[in-house]
Amino acid sequence: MTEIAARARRVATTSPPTREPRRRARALVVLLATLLSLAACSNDSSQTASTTSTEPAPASEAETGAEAETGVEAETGAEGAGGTEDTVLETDPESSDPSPPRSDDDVAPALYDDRILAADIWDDELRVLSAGMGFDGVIGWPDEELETIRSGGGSFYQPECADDPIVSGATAAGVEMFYRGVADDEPDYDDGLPVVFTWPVLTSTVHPEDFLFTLNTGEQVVPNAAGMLPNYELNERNTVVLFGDFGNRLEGNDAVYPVSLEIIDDGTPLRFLGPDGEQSGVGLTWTGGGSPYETGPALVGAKLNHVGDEAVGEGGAGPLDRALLPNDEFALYGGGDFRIRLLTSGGYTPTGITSLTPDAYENHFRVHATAEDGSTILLTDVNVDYEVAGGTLRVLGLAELGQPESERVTYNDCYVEDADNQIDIILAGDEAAARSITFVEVPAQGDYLPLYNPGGPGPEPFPNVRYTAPGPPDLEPVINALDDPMRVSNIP
Ligand SMILES: [Ca+2]
Ligand SMILES: [Ca+2]
Ligand SMILES: [Ca+2]
Ligand SMILES: [Ca+2]
Repeated sequence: MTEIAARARRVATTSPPTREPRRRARALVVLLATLLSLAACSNDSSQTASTTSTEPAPASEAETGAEAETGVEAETGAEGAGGTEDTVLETDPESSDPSPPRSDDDVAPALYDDRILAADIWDDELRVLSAGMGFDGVIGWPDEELETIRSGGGSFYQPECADDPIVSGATAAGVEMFYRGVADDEPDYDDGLPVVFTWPVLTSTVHPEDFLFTLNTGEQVVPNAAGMLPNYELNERNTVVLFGDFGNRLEGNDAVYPVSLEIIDDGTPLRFLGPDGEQSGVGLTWTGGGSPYETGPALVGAKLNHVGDEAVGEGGAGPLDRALLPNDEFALYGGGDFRIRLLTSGGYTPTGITSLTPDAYENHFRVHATAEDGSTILLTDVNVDYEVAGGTLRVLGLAELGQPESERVTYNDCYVEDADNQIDIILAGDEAAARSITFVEVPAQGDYLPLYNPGGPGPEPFPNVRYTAPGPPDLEPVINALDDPMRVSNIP
């Protein structure tokens, strides 16, 4: 906590709040960790007391202080869609028992409180959609110095719009503050691996010991750490991120990676929320995978819903929400009519460390729809009305990234997004036209740019370092949830 708080304070003292927020460019995961530490402080009375060295302040005061320290303004957060959820957040963890030694129950309580609100279910059946290794050896850095990152095989980029570099991975301190378990940095740094389920998980049940992997060498591995960051919003929570020794980045016969996963009973079995209530995940299996240095992240779901009257289930962790959110379609486009939520097998950004921006639809995606004559119409451009069967459709842009463009938020290398495995395509048009949508395509070649997970090269890769491969060209069928929204909620 101390180190992270000190870093946050350093940001505040050198960054005048009225100028362009040059400090916004930071390692994505480290940024999340820094902000979540503040969430943990303001939602755990024992930590609040120890860091303010005064008597415990009311949650609202503690949070205001935290915002001031990070230079993360509250100006948008107050009226953001997460406002009402914040209230729930602040009161719930207050009642959890304060216990001095670090245990699983002390870790960022807002992330492990079983809350789920309008979260998508991606299939009627509870299944593992993907559990392939994301990247090798960039988790558990002792610091973010250039030499540390280079010798560890990370990526490092100093954009002109920022004073601090953006780097891949996360420090050990950040991991241990927000994930259950520890980041083991011996003999080398930990690997990252997202497990994507069809249903949201009841997050209190998430532990490293729930997961048993078998590698292509035959060795069996239990992760070192597990957690809900960055898939933490109440309408998400179907992806558990694991850190551990899962493999390497070598080629050919020397390549090591997981080939199967089994969910096992660790005494607090993983539980999920589906259309008919809770269900244990024990016994779920997954096979597949390969080296992420051969093939990068792919689409594992695309789901079409009505936008409705308001964004439901946004956010879930006080100050973090105020830094990253609102990122919903109402904040960015005034709503629109339809949302296609994309679910991916891992992080999905242009270089692995720089953010995807809401105006980047045309660089990476195109929606397929059927015309009256049965032919395929490709929705390639934003803000163009396409004639399809049933009427017109117009792509407004991407959401579920970061905050809307404003005087202090620019869509450039310093843009900060939530860096999770969900991205929304927002559309306007006719209901009958929306029913003609068939696929989302990621061409990833020609005029289209591929996408990378956090092991990617960054804009200025070190020579002689092997980085994760770009994601492949992909075509994902769109699940029509216009009639049955296929969403579930659990407010304990
Ligand atoms: Ca468990
Ligand atoms: Ca999100
Ligand atoms: Ca969101
Ligand atoms: Ca996202």
